[in-house]
Amino acid sequence: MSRSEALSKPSMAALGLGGNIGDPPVSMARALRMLDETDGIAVSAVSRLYRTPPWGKTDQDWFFNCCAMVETKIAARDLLETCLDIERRLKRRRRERWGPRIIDIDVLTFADRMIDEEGLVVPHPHMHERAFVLLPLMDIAATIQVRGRPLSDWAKQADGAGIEIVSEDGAWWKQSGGAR
Ligand code: X6L
Ligand code: MG
Ligand code: MG
Repeated sequence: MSRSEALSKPSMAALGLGGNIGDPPVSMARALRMLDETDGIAVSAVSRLYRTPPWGKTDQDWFFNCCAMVETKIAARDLLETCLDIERRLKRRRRERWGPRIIDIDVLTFADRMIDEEGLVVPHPHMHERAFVLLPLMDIAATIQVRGRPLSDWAKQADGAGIEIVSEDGAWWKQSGGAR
């Protein structure tokens, strides 16, 4: 992977993770550790783990979701490529759009940047309307602005029906998952 656009100053980025095949908390924990072990990326905060009803395509299993803040010295495009590479290393198979997946890692925000490129739209154009993103992100980044409003405003309006919190705190990813 090219690291040609190494940035001088670190940026904070928000990531959304989810999955509903296999053992999603294990895959999500492995993904977070792989991110943290990547040069130029440090995981600085992880939300609690949530169990969430499926959105979009509703005839599939419930998801597990979480969000993470990462401090990154690499460009947004390189962060995206790293996330996609980790999805592949965890054997994600892309079958149908919005269908079941072992792991999904989305770049939600990158510093206060607006990016609209092929495959990379930041802030994520739907993050402000998805409770499975907003509620976990509230755990770790309640004050960030999205579309000119604090995240807490969007979270208040979101329909969080059915969403359950399944971990006590944001430390769940550090121990679970066993050997890599
Ligand atoms: C109308 C049409 C209303 C489509 C909503 C919502 C489509 C969300 C896709 C939609 C629509 C999505 C997750 C998920 C997916 C996840 C939970 C998506 C992409 N990913 N449901 N559904 N968690 N709970 O991570 O987000 S597919
Ligand atoms: Mg997604
Ligand atoms: Mg994705």
